[in-house]
Amino acid sequence: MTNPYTLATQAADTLRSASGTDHYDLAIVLGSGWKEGASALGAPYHEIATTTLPGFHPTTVPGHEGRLLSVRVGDKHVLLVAGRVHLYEGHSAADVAHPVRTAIAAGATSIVLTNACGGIDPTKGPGTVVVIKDHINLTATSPLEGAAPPDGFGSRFVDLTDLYSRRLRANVLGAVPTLSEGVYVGFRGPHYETPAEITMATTMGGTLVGMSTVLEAIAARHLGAEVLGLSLVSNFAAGVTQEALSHSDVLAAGQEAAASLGQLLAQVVPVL
Ligand code: 8IG
Repeated sequence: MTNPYTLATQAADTLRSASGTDHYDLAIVLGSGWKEGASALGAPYHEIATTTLPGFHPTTVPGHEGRLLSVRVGDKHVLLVAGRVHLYEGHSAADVAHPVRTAIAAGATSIVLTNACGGIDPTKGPGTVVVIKDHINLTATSPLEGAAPPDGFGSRFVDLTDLYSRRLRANVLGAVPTLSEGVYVGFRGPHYETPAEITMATTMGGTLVGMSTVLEAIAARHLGAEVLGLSLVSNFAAGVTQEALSHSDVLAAGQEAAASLGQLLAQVVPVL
């Protein structure tokens, strides 16, 4: 089997020649809700189905179709990843990290990870965007598990002290002072948490809960990219309010927020 780094380089080469882009500056992985908003960044100059690229898997989540969009924002070449894959679809940690590794192999030095998540803080309800300050990885896996990275790549024992770049967070909070920061707790899902698990996450210092982002962040940091995480709170986490959680409510919250998420991305990209 091809190692994940070679596979990402192959995918990046295919993407770069298909889109006519020598190198990308940054990539944005679009979570639910964010995808609809991303058109605010401008019309893509190229679009490709991920299934035509090495190492990508079809997604099994409705509303998460796999496409890579290339868009020019100011002087930056931005790669939009629509259709990430998740552990809960049965994919491996390496599969989950593949789009981010591909973007970095195609030149991206900053990775923006967006997601929809559950919110623990009762003052930050559905529709609130939170900048990820740090994470707690409860997936019990890592994209760096397995064979050591080949020569020329960093050690798998990677330092995560500054995982969510202090510099990028400061730039974003400077550009959009109404944003606040939170700690994202990554679960495997696909079930939502029990109220007791949310109590645990709260005790640990978490303020957001989700099923993505953490593995991609680790893989990106390992490859030397700067990581920014942006979470749309789509529901209160279990037990925070009396309401039951439903996937359709979550999708509706994303649809509702789409326009403002797009505006936010348009404000953020220039300062990255
Ligand atoms: I949207 O409440 C969304 N994604 N783990 N818990 C977890 N993931 C989520 C949630 C949630 N809401």
